[in-house]
Amino acid sequence: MTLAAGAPLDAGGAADFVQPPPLLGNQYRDDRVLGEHLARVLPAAMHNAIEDDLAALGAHASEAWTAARASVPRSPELTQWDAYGARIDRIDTTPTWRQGARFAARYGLVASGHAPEHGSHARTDQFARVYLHHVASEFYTCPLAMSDGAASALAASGNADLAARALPHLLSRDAATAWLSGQWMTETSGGSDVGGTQTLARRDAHGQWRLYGRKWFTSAIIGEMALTLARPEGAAAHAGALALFYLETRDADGRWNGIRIDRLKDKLGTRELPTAEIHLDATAAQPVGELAHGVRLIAPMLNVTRTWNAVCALATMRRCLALANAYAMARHAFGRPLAEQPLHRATLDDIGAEFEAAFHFVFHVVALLGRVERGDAHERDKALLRVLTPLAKLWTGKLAVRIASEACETFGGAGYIENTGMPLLLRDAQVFPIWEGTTNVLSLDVLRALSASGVDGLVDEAGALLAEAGGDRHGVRATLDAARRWHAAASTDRDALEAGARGLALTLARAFAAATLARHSAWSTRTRGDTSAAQALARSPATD
Ligand code: MFK
Repeated sequence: MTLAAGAPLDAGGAADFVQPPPLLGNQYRDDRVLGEHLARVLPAAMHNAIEDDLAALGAHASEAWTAARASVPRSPELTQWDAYGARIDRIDTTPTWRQGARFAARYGLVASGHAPEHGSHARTDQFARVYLHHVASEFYTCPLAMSDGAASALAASGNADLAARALPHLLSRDAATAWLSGQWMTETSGGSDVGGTQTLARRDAHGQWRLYGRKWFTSAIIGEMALTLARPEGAAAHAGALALFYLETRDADGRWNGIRIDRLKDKLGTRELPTAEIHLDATAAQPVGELAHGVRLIAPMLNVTRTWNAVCALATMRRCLALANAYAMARHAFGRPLAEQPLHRATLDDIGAEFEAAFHFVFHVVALLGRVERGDAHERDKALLRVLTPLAKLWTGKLAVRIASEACETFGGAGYIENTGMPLLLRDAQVFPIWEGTTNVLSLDVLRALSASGVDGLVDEAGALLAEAGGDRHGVRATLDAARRWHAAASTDRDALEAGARGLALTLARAFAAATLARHSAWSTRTRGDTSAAQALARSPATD
């Protein structure tokens, strides 16, 4: 007997129940939160001009998700030696990664953030694209983040020669000329405390700087260039003596520039991303600026990659919610869809509300970044951006893990099964609070930023948002005032200040996120008659 395609194998008995999978629609068209945000902040002509691209990215997002569920997972592979014993250190990436450069160039995933014709809105355009594409990219967004950060750091460095050499490649919209950059900071001796950097920079007999050392977490070894910290020979042992260097990974003949790839890392998540351990052995490099204060010089890069981290964390949350909501429609239990079960509905709405507040917080930071970069901002905006960037990063890093975990749980046992894709989202989410600085390191960075400006700037900005919202019904001001008083009182005792830094940062972030959502919900109720954001706000307390 032959079975008709799709017929149950036990054709003689009752057919087994088969759960229909959750179906994703166009991830741009289905995203009320993104759509409303862009309608509020972008000039209509610009919004119209970019909408076809956003819709194409939204369509690709759902197609790529479905295709990935039906295929065998792949990981990059390192081949160190050829058949005849030559050291080649070749990395073969996944099919998605092999399309990464073409895709990034076509949609301007880096270039659009620097597009002069869009002025201070360029960053909003770019990060809407990144947000839509991140999950489908298999973390190709990681080297793109570093390339974007390198462009910002080189532009800010005042090194006109290096900027002229690298920026046209980093911002290219042509895959044939586009470059990726690494941000090689982490060493075995220093991940958070990069002052422990052991890589040595020494001039050779021809005056060429060469680097010697071991980099422990290089996520863009496949890139064409990198910015990296090293200690010039004879310099002091402290962090301030480190210098920032620019290097190209291969010479004119395509050979490695004194770089050996020791192995690819076996990571909890982001497995498609080839993260390598490498040795630098006489790697030719150029100082980006003075032969010291490298951390200060690389800081613009850190702040850009932290913004990418926050946007990609949002993208993961949004995908988790889209899948959890789709599954709740498709799955019936106790006589009705999960979506109609009051407790299940309330659970989804609670995590949706947390996501929505985080979204407006992060895109507020994105807009501020755009204004500061284009010179449209006041000094107070620069100080505000300085503190809001680590707050947005640390807040979304933690929230992404929590939402990914909740989303797995909403699938019941299916959420624990690999090829639903839910375990992948959970594993990948765990990178966000670690990468680019852990929650504690970022909390200490918040203290560093507040040491110059205090909490007053944040309180004023939240006050302005609440004024636009028509009032403070959620205790934002009271929360921020209490945080201000705590910060002022603790400032005389450094240990107490550091011990409370995480609590302070999470409190500030939660309250500020509520303020951004309040401002948006007032706009969407007033101009669109849509109370969805207001309902989310009612579920988003400014305090725990
Ligand atoms: C999906 C996409 C996600 C994106 C992924 C990208 C993957 C990237 C892969 C990686 O490379 S991960 C490695 C990430 N590593 C980190 O994020 C390092 C974490 N550690 C810190 O951030 C520490 O706080 C830090 C290294 C900055 C401490 O360094 P120092 O030298 O001990 O700190 P110090 O002395 O306070 O600061 C030195 C200078 O830098 C000071 O300026 P001045 O010299 O003018 O006084 C600081 O104000 C300045 N600075 C530090 N952080 C800054 C900053 N300036 C602006 N913004 C900041 N964030």
